[in-house]
Amino acid sequence: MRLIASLTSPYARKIRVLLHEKGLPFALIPDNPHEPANMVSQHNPLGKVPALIADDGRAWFDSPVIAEYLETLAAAPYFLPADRLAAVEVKQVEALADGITDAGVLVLLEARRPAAQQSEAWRARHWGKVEHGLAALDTAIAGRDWFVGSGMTLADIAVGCMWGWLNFRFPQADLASRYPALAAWGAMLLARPAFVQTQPPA
Ligand SMILES: N[C@@H](CCC(=O)N[C@@H](CS)C(=O)NCC(=O)O)C(=O)O
Repeated sequence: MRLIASLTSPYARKIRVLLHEKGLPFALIPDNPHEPANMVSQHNPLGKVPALIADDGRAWFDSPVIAEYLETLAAAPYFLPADRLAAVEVKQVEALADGITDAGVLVLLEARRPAAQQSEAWRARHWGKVEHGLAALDTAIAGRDWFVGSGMTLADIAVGCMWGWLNFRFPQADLASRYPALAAWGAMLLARPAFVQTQPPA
């Protein structure tokens, strides 16, 4: 398998963590989707990383879809529960984590526009989604080891990648002190080898 990814993408990290946790061999193909001559657009019409080229040559994109595809392979452990309602609960947490990242990306990109074109209302609207999402996750994980059920699922991996990325991109927000349950849980999760091996470059 080949994974087209940027080394800082939290969506791509989700897939890299899954591949590591499952022990699936893959070639990492670094790509910058913002470069006109990027590679990922040949495999994902949306031009976004990650994209996975499976062993049969099929290309899969959008990290939730790639994660589901990996669950179809004979590669334990599995990170979506067999129980269908529990699997939907996992996907709900994944959607929340990805949605927080989506909002954080908008805030980051806004800050990179010329100062005169930036909108404080836009920034506040999207940062509000980040804060509301984190508050919900902080409440959900308090007193628990995992978001859904009694073992690690895709929900935990998605939240871990989002949490790592937000702290990487917004260190000044001091999120750890305001979301202590998430911070304590995240510190444990991000110490796993699959997360250590996929840390964004400094
Ligand atoms: N929903 C997508 C989001 C992927 C995404 O937005 N990736 C960013 C990098 S972190 C990207 O490729 N951006 C390039 C662009 O938007 O043109 C997923 O989960 O895979």
